[in-house]
Amino acid sequence: MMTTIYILNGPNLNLLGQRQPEIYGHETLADVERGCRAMAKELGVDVLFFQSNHEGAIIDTIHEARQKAAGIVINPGAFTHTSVAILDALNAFDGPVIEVHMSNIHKREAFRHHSYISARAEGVIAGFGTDGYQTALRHLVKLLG
Ligand code: CA2
Repeated sequence: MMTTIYILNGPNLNLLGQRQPEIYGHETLADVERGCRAMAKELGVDVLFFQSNHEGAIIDTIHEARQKAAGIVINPGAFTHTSVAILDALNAFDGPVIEVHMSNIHKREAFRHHSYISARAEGVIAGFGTDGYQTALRHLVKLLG
């Protein structure tokens, strides 16, 4: 059976490409998904691509990943800076996790400098725009190799 990677996206990322292009660029989340699917094909893995504005829905999907995914790429959006609950859910997942941020959160407001998720992540990619997703996917598959 093919290895499945879950690529999870947090609140407001459905608006990607529609506002604040100076921070997040012009690509939409559908463009990001297309790029990840092309990369997944190259790497010989399956991806489940998911976005929600609801913390509980993200947690439920991480629980689902316990049975269905070998690894997780996650951009938790603003939940990065607030959610012990998402950290706890990721701690209940056995495989590798990579955290992605399009912007360099360390160059921005002080409240974005801390991530609850980084304590669980094998690696964190920040500041490389939407390219970060494909880099994360490639590295995750390498870790699984
Ligand atoms: O840089 C990132 O990827 C972030 O995870 C994006 C989050 C932000 O809260 C984090 O601090 C850093 C915000 C996602 C909101 O995305 C939008 C995109 C376009 C228009 C409006 C919001």
